[in-house]
Amino acid sequence: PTPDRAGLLSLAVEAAREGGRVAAEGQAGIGVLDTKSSPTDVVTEMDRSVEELIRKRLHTARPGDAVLGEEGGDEAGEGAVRWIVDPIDGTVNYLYGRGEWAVSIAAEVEGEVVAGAVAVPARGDLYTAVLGGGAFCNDQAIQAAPAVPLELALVGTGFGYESGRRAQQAEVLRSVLPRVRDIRRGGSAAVDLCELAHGRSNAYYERGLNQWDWGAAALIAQEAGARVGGLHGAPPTPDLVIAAAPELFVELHDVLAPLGADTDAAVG
Ligand code: LIP
Repeated sequence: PTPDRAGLLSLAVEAAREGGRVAAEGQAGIGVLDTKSSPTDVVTEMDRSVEELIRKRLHTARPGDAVLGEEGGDEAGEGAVRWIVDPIDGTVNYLYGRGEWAVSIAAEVEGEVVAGAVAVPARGDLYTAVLGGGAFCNDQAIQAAPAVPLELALVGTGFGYESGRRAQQAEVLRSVLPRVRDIRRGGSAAVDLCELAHGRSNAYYERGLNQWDWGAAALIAQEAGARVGGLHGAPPTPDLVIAAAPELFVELHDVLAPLGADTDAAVG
């Protein structure tokens, strides 16, 4: 039988809340445990232990499910459900004692995300959505801002950790910045997409994300009325994620596509 979306959401919510509480309690005095793609790509002890805690909770409730997590990789399952987990999205903010980080949990059924929860503990915010059911922050319905012309758009973005990738992202940004109201680099893609869903920015784009960064928050943004995708009608991919109200999505897409914003060889 197809699992019940509301049930999947409540498990995602429980696990995100618990992970968020444990991570928030451990934030003071946290240090770097390891690095990944570059010396700036850090992992804290809390990234690992919060992911373990979330995996345990999911497996206890639903033993056969697959789990993809940022730190622990892909665990195969037996059924149709796969959980997509980012224990701490915005690890650099977390490390510096800042508030812009989130615990993100999405439930995918046969390859489609049907429920997502993003906890932002420093703000006491919990964003949720189920496919077709609207988007919520702390149980209040939220809506993305209506489209504005690109020149009036507040646009969120983010950068990868490798220097070559960053040089390319700086090139793209050099062309985008003069054409928009302003740019925000919050430091957590999940929070950025939830802000967009909440009408607190007009658009968002980023190259180099992973599914755990956008899994839950892309559904939340979509359910709040935004279009979320890649270039030329593609779904979100690690090459590029764009999100905005539909008309603005097209305008931003048409600026990013010729710049090669989805490749590491941007047109300057
Ligand atoms: C981070 C993002 C951030 C992005 C980084 C990175 P992490 O996730 O959410 O916005 O710019 O490339 O992916 O590493 O903190 O989980």
